[in-house]
Amino acid sequence: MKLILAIVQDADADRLNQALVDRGYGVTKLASTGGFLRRGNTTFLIGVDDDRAAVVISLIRHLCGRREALAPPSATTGQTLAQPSAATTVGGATVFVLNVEQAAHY
Ligand code: 2BA
Repeated sequence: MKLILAIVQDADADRLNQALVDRGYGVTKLASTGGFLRRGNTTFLIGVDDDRAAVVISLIRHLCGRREALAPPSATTGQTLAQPSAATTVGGATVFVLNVEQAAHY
C-alpha cells in the first residue's frame, strides 16, 4: 500500500476531491500553508493499493498540475475587455509517495 501526499492549489482542490471520491478512493483533505510563500494550499492524504497509485498520481497531474490559462481582462491592470487576455501559469502539485507498513480501520 502507498500513502500519496499531494499539496495542490486551493483552486484545484474541490475538483480533485470529487474526482477521487467518484472513483472510490479514500481521501483526507487538509487546509495547509506553504512555508515559503505563506499562502494557503491544500494537502491530500490518499491511501491506495500499490497497483492503483499510478492512476491517482495521473489524476493529480491532470487536474492540478501546472498549466497555461487565460487571465480575465480585469486581472491585468489597464486592460480593457476589447484586448486579448494574457496567458498565465496556474496550478501546481507537489507529490510524495510513501510506502505504508501497516494500515487499519478500527
Ligand atoms: P512548489 O515547489 O511547486 O511548491 C508548492 C508548495 O508545495 C509549497 O508552497 C509547499 O507547501 C509544498 N512543498 C514544496 N516542496 C516541499 C517539500 N520538499 N516538502 C514539503 N512541502 C513542500 P511554498 O513553500 O509556499 O512554495 C511556493 C513556491 O515557492 C514553490 O513551488 C517554489 O516555486 C518556490 N519556493 C519554495 N521554497 C523556495 C525557496 N527556498 N527558494 C526559492 N523558491 C522557493
